[in-house]
Amino acid sequence: MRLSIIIPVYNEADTLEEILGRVIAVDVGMEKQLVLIDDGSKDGTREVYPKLKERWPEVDMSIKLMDVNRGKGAALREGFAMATGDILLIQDADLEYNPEDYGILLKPLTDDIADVVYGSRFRGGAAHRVDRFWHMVGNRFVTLLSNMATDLNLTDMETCYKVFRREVIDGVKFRCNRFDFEPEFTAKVARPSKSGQHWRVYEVGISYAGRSHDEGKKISWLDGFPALWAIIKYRFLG
Ligand SMILES: Nc1nc2c(ncn2[C@@H]2O[C@H](COP(=O)(O)OP(=O)(O)O)[C@@H](O)[C@H]2O)c(=O)[nH]1
Ligand SMILES: [Mg+2]
Repeated sequence: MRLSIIIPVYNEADTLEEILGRVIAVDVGMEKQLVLIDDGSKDGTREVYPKLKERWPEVDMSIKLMDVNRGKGAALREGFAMATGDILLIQDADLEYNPEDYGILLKPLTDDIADVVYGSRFRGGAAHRVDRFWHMVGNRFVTLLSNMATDLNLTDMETCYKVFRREVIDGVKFRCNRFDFEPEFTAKVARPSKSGQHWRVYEVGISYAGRSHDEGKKISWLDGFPALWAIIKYRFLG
């Protein structure tokens, strides 16, 4: 088995090398491929890439640099096309999520009880930085609406940690370019596969060290609107 770790990167000069180090350090019991997609970072992140290749020459690392910024969803689409693994895992390039959770995220897949695993920030006993209340309310609200549309019972639809067998996205077209990728992905995963089966969706509790906008967070409450639109659109459209 081979794991492709897809990392969307936009203006993450302060954290990119550190998160890569953490990703590379985890032993997941299978080969790892790293796929980094950067669309137009302009904070010095671009200067970090040659350093990464130099520091970890033995690591299977593909880096795609694009000039025009389009958003996390568009970057992930590029990343999916470059992924060669049997299992795909989405990893943000900041330090909010902890690669040491890969073991618990992958277990339901390697045990073959799941096809898709979400890492939930609102489930389980792992350490959580006490985060802003209204941000949590926003996340819960969007998750609630997504659940109403998909009839999945997730606690954290917006989580970055989505891990899945490649068959789950085979033939699926993703259209959302920005943070509305999350509800779009969820809506499409909730649908039956080509052979008419429902994907087995699992959730595991993960640790979380949320960052503030001063620390580089890009998502904001304004991204709630495209997310709501995506929930409605993919409930009724293809
Ligand atoms: N390539 C690319 N990555 C992005 C873009 N916007 C955000 N990201 C990445 O997506 C991840 C999540 O962004 P973040 O601001 O931390 O939002 P949150 O963690 O979902 O609240 C980080 O790795 C960002 O660098 C973008 O326009 N292009
Ligand atoms: Mg983040």
